[in-house]
Amino acid sequence: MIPDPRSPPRAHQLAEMADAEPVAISNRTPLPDGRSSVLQMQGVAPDAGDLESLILLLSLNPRTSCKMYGKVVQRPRHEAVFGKKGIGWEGYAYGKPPVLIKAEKTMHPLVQRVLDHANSHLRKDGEGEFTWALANLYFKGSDYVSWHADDEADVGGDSVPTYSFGCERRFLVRKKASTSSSGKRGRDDVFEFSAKHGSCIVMQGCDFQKDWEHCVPKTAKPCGPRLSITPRK
Ligand SMILES: O=C(O)CCC(=O)C(=O)O
Repeated sequence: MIPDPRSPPRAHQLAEMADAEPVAISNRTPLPDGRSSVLQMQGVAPDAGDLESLILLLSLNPRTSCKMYGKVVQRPRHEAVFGKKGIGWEGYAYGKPPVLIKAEKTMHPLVQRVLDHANSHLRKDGEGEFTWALANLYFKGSDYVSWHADDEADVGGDSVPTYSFGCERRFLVRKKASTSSSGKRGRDDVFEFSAKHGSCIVMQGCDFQKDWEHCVPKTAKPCGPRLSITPRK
């Protein structure tokens, strides 16, 4: 069912998402550089009420505006930041020029479950805890995130996870143009993964964000909302 972009999904849509069996997967795809990989694993099975309230919160957050080629445009998704990163931290700023997404005043229970899951499954000894998260709401198929790398110093180190809820979307990975051997890329150089409800995709390897970029492309297929939660350090 195609959601009405002006209103959040209805209760029955969310109940269907929340009841969907989380996929039991654990699958690592090595990338051709021999040091980076993409891990797909079981994530968090959400409570319907928590999923509903988080989607509602995000859908009420105005889309952030940013400048592109001199024009002010809205980012093609809703975003929210939860958690803390030290004293005086106001939120997460990214883009050129950076646009601040102020951290929400209170933690959300579903985001907390995701942070707990990431801390117990993905943190290596000596690495800092995941303390905050960026949540993205792709309300409709035309919402997306374009090719980018999470290469800010404060993101995640060796493992950068993204937890998925709701409508399944494609998650693509490719080598950055500056690091691909020919400097050119073909279709075969794009690695495709399915961001399924209740699952987690983890970009792994200490040079992953330096060498590779990722995106969630638009889809013309009828699809409902997708929420992603990406824990950060
Ligand atoms: O929605 C996703 O899974 C990806 C989100 C993402 O790339 C980001 O927040 O940097």
